[in-house]
Formats: sequence, C-alpha cells, structure tokens
Amino acid sequence: MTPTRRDVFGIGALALATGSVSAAPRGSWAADGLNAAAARKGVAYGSAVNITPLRQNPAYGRALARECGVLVPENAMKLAYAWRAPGPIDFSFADETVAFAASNGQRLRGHTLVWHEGIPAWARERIARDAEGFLRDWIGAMAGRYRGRIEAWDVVNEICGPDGGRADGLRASPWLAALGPRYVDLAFTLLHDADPAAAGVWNENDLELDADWIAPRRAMVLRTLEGMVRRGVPVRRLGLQGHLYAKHPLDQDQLRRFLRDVAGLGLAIEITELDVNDKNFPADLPSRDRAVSDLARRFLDVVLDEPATLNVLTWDITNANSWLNTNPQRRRADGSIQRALPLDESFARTPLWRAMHRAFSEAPDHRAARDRLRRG
Ligand code: 9MR
Repeated sequence: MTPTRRDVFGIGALALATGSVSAAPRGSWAADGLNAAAARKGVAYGSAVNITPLRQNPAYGRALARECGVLVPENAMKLAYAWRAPGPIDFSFADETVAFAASNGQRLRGHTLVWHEGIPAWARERIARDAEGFLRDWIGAMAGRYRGRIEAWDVVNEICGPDGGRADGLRASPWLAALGPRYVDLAFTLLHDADPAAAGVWNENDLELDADWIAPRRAMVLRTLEGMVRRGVPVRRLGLQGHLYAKHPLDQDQLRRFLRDVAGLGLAIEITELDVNDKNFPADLPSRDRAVSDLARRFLDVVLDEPATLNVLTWDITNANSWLNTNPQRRRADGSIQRALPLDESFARTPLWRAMHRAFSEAPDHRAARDRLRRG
C-alpha cells in the first residue's frame, strides 16, 4: 500500500494526543512568500516559532504558514523548558509546535539536545553523577518521541569555546566536565539510535563574520568535524546560526572558503538562526533598513552560492518576537525596535524581506545537491 502523507509525517498518533490536527494538508506557504522563492531553488526557508504568541495571535500563525516551509521551536524542546523538574518530561509545548507544523505541511528542525545554557539545577546534579545515563534518557525520550518527524536535530549547540582555553577548543560545560570531549560523539550516536532518519547537526555561533577571534573558531570547527567524520560519528550537517551584527564586517571570500571546506567533508550546511542586530546602524529607519538588508544580502549571496546549503531559518519571523527586542540586554540604546527580521510588528514585509526574497530568487539551483545531501 502506498503510504499517505499522514503516514509519512507520522502525525496520526500525535493528532490524537494533541487533538489539534485534522487532515494532513499540502504545504501552506503562499506562492509569493519566502519559502516559495527558496523552494524554487531547492532551498527551504523557515523560522523559529515562539509558542506564546502562537497561542495568542492568529496573525502570527498565518504569517508563519504563509512564509515558511520549515519550522523550529525556539525554546519548547530545550531541557530548561521541557524538563524543568525531575519527573516526567513536559512535551506539551513541543507537541503543539509539531502539530502546528504538521497542519501546515511544514518540515521541522529540533533544537537543541546538548547545550551549556539552561540546564536546571536538578539536572546538573544528575549530570555530575551520571552524565551518560542522563544523556541517554533525555535524547532517547525527546528525539524518540518525534522519531520520523524531525528533518534535523541540533545535537550540540555552541560547543566551541569562546575563550581559547583548551587545545581542542571545546567550551567548558557540565557535559565536558562530566564526560570529557567524548560527550560530543556520544550525543550524535544517541540521536542516531533514537531517530536514525534525523540528520545530526552541530549548531554553532560566531562563525560568519570577520574578526580576529573568528578565524580560530572556524579552524576549530573544521578540525573537530574532520575527526568526527573520520571516526564515523553520525554528524551530517553544520548549522551556522547566522546572528549578524552591524559592528562586525563580513568577509565574503573567507566565509565562502569556510563553507567550501565544510562541504568538502561531505556535510550539508544550514543557516539556523539568521537575524541582524542593528545596534550599530543609524536610528533613521530607511538608512537602517538599507544597512540591515545589505548585510543580510551579502551574507545570503555567499551562503546560497554554496550548493551544500539546504535551509535558511530566521530566529523568529517578526521583529515583535525577536530576542533582540525581548531581551533587555539586546535592545537598542535609543529604544527603537531592532529591524532584525523579515516582518515588522504588524506582520508586514520589510526591506529585509525583499532583500531575502531577491537573494532566494537570484540563487543558483540547489536541487541536485539537496537530493544528494538529504539522502546522505
Ligand atoms: O531566543 C531564545 C530565548 O527566547 C531564550 O530565552 C534563550 C534561552 O533559552 O534562547 C534563545 O535562543 C538562543 C538559541 O537557543 C541558541 N542560539 C542563541 C539564541 C539567542 O540567544
């Protein structure tokens, strides 16, 4: 019997669990939206989803449906949100996100299994005693629950040390303290056991721009990935978060070379959290929008020239929900809202949206590389 789309997405059981999915739909994105433009070139565009506004404001859901082919929960699948206290894991927010994506025929990314941030005190204690057992339980339960539904999982997040303190470049964390460097390979293997179809992703920040401290980070990532590939660790993609900052320039040639080197290892690339922190751009809106769009466009041109790039996701879709506006430390000093994302606070398309649309429309065709890499 030919499997239906419902079987392929494996949504039946979850629909019963959440009661919110009726029929398996076709993709919800509009023909003039960002995902439609990206998809014509074999790339997917998507966004992080914040469950609170999704519950409160139907316009947010409609915007995500119209523009996105792939979604990632901003927080719902993190330890700090799903497993706040010992006892059962709370999947309710994650289930809601998965059901929303399914009801729109959208793909899903998982975020994030191993991170140094957001580890509840009770979990820290257990990690210090029995890190391997904890990791096995956590990854088995979280990735296992959505087995077959997640295209790619951020297995490790931000593991490259910001301080250059260790020869291997790894960041100090409870995971490193308890297990040593082998925690990285272990986490990828555990994901593979829990959901063999999900691509394991190393998601990393501060690899994109040009500063003297970025080059050693790129070298560390390449060196570490090479070792993992050689050891047969099931890592399939590198995620560049893509948090761009007005204060750092972008060296397109260096970025291009780095992406080529990653692809040369047989890995795919995703942009997982794109946004532009416009703190150092002028207050005047037209000039600021021009500068934001220009930086994003120059970044996307390089990223989309690389055939190994599969997905481009922004870290939410509307400026209203951006962490750059909700987190007081990230706000602009002049109190004006950061113009970080493709939609404004009323879900209207911004100049950044238009720059992204043009970047997708003018990108080379990725379909052959995509078909090869998604199978890999
Ligand atoms: O945007 C997220 C914010 O709502 C959370 O409070 C925070 C801590 O869980 O994480 C933010 O998302 C981060 C992502 O998970 C990893 N890369 C950096 C993102 C921005 O801080």
